[in-house]
Amino acid sequence: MRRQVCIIGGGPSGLLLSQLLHRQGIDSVVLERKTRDYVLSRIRAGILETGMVNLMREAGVSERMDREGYIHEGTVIAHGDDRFGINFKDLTGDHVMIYGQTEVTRDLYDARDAAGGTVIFNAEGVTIHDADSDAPYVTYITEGTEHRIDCDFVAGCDGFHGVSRRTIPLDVRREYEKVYPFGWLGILSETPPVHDELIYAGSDRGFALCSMRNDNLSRYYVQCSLSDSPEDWTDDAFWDELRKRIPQEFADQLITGPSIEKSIAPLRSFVTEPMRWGRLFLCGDAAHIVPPTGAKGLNTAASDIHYLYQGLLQFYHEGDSEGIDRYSEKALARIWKAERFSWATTNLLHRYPDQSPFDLKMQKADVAFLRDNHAAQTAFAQNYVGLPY
Ligand code: FAS
Ligand code: PHB
Repeated sequence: MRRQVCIIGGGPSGLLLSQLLHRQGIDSVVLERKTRDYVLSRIRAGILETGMVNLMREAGVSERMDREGYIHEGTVIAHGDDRFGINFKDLTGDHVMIYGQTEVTRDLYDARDAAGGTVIFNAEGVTIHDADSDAPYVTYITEGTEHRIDCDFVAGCDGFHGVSRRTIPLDVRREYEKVYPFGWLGILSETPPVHDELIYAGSDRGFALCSMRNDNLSRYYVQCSLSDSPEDWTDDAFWDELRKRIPQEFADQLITGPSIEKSIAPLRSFVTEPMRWGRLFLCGDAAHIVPPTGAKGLNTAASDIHYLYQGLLQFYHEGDSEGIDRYSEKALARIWKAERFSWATTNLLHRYPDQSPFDLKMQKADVAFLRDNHAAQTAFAQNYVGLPY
């Protein structure tokens, strides 16, 4: 098989790139290690920046998102019983969209099907060959048979545990990492959200987040120990802990119900540089990870795809390689700002095991400054709605 672009990974990054390229007459193939059902079973991000919303529109897959998504013009920040709002609309003129990553991925799969796109599932042993040449190729195995795809470019959209990043030689790669001493226990419940905006809450017991997917589907998180497993937490234990971490006025109105999904995500900040090696380009979680506190994971994958898509258009339509030559530089400039925001908001609202009384005073002072200072709130809002591409 020959394709202009071979995309490894059938998550939101890979599918979005494939659909965008298709609409510009550039052919691709997506290799996905798992099944479609498995990919769609993962509950992950919930917040879309306007940049991602615009890419979904450009990809021609925004109809359901525009119908079912929720515009949010602000959020609540709480620390103990102290709570205040940050109004994105007043401060930036922008907003975010609540629309789950699962739905984004479903819409993209449906669009690839409708366009006759090629997504190969259960692709095992994906291996990238000659990425540092002008004739890269990719091999993979399905049903015991090895196949080869010759291509112009390889897009590594295969997430943190994929093969693409590891294809770049260790003496070329520079990796930066911070592993946080806690995780997030998340549940999904068919209950009405506790509030019409998200609530990011710090407390002496740890962080909590109240989010949602729709009027009767809520997403909640509590900071938990890395030694916890979902089985350690009954639903009642989760609800009790959540109530203790959010302001009393919200705890009193919380409507609980059985969890329909319960999982623990470890928190990590990670960036690999460069994001390009020869004809191989890393996108999304394959290149970087953020703690989900700033809702930047999916949204930085989106800006990567924007930069790579524009670079490939420039290459194929104008014969100019400037866009792909500057891909890594452009993508990393935005990624590091998102890494900083995600790291800072995690530090603002989480309890670290080794925090001293002085550290706690600094954290409370940070929250108070954000509560009282217009410039601080504007900076928070600009980061949260998404910095320019
Ligand atoms: P993905 O990991 O989504 O997709 C990569 C795909 O590549 C997967 O389908 C995988 O099966 C496939 N793959 C891997 N190796 C392969 C191989 N060798 N060959 C072929 N295919 C291969 N972000 C937020 O903004 N908010 C959140 O609340 C949030 N929660 C998260 C919770 C968890 C548990 C995790 C892991 C991430 C979370 N994220 C969150 C971040 C998440 O949304 C990612 O940013 C987003 O999935 C990035 O999309 P992709 O880059 O497509 O990577
Ligand atoms: C979610 O709804 O899953 C969500 C929202 C905001 C975040 C992280 C996760 O910062």
